[in-house]
Amino acid sequence: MSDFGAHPQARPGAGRWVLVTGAGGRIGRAACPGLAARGWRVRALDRRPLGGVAGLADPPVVAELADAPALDRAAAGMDAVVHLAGQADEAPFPEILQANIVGTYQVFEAARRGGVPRVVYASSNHAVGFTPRSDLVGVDLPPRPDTYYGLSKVFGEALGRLYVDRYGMETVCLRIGSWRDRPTTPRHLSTWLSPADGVRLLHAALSAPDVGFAVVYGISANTRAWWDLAPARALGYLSVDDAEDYAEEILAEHGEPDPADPEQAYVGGDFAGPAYDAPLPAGGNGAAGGRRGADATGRPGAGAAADPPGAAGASR
Ligand code: 15L
Repeated sequence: MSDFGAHPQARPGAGRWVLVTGAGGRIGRAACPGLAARGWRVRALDRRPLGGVAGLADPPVVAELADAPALDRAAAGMDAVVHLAGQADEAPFPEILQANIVGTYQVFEAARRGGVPRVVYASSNHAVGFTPRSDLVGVDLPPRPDTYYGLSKVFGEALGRLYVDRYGMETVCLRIGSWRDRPTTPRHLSTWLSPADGVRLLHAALSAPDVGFAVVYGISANTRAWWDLAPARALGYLSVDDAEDYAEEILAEHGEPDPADPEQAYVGGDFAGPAYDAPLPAGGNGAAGGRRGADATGRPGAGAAADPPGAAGASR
């Protein structure tokens, strides 16, 4: 098996076209050149003009996900779509609704109308984030979102299933862990996905034959992995990096992880903790004595929303 990490029977990327939505985001900026290096002809779409994204085979498309005609034009002639665009963190429900639920529907619809055979969907571990962590969590779990963000990922996975069953398209849902240049927290020792491994995973998801519908976790070959990589390996994913290389440094800074801390106790880490509770009315106690800690954005701390309300094509 090559370092590209593709299935032994994979069709090569050479000459095949892929549309990458959210190409200007953290993942997209690595995905576009990485897929191009594996022989894919990459068309990029983002809601903002793209600067400095390498590896594009034609001029980037600037469009909101709400713009169905623009999505149709972008999807025309594609062999696959990698759908990364959307709100990549917790946000007030109206933002999640527009960016991740309506937006994901728009992308699958454009793929269906355009006859695009496969969608690789950037799901997230937060679709099952309230699952208590055990030694190695598999993919066959009931949905257990930890946030509105996680809820939108449950929707996206179910939408993919619908389009497979009803229209015979193929969908691979990647429950991505922590895509970062390097791990920086004790949780990342288990959940890190290096950009190089992330590109290997995307290529495997795009090129494995006859996937039908698949849900896989996306992490590197972490010694302390929380999530079972067997389904991703079945697609041909060969993970190389290991967050353990950074363990000494991270544990020296943060100390040994406390198993009772939500960050360690749940699949979704601190997204399952009280800091992400919706706010209560000022002075109110809440009927159920609800937890406190979030600001009016639905996020902990003072965090301003990353995208304005109604934003439909923010990038992961
Ligand atoms: C995600 O899905 C988010 O997009 C990212 O910001 C991280 O929170 C990541 O999950 C994670 O679980 O570390």
